[in-house]
Amino acid sequence: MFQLYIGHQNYSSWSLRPWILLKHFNIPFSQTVVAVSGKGANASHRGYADNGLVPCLHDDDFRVWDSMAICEYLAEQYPAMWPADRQLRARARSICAEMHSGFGGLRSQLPMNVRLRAKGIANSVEVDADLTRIFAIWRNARELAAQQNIAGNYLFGEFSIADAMYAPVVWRLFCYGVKIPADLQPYIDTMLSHPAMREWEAAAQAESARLPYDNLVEQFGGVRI
Ligand SMILES: N[C@@H](CCC(=O)N[C@@H](CS)C(=O)NCC(=O)O)C(=O)O
Repeated sequence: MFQLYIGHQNYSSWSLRPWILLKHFNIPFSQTVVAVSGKGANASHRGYADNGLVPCLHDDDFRVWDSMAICEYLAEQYPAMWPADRQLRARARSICAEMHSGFGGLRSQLPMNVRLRAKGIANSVEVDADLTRIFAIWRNARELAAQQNIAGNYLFGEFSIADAMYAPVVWRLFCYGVKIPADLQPYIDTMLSHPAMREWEAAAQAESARLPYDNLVEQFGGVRI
């Protein structure tokens, strides 16, 4: 039986990734929600996560940490989590790797805060560059899927790990009131109406924990959550 340790659902962007993947593929798991500080790895998590961070998946006694590694571990058992086509699969892996190792501006300046409803964002060169790149990535994925006549409204047609990896970005765009290019609005709408996204939001709304930057839209330098 899988057990997934995740951070508070309002804030923990990395936790959402394996969580929505498990939910989408109807894989049974139990979850333990733990408090996050927003300050990176810390001792309080080491009892269940070797790297001191959430998410961490327990497969009985075996632990897998880091959202990307968890997704890969699950995909070995459920190959449909990646696109079936080899090149689309490679592209999906490329954009997941890019997400995993980049977009520091977006991550630090627009930390995930599912309850937040801001009316727009302050000018930021870093955030603008990240958004431009993310929109190009999404557009390219949708075009590749269309070229192969693959049905479905997710990045590569059917929901894949790529959608799970970008799910927190969807919350960021929605919650900070970022203007979405018209051609990508259907993708945002598809993601926001995913039952697991709705379930995640309901859980975030019900949480009472508040991080210090909770209602600040412009003052969260250095927070990466
Ligand atoms: N690369 C890691 C990053 C995980 C990470 O940074 N997790 C944050 C929460 S979203 C965390 O556990 N921070 C510790 C804390 O805030 O207490 C992954 O993909 O899982």
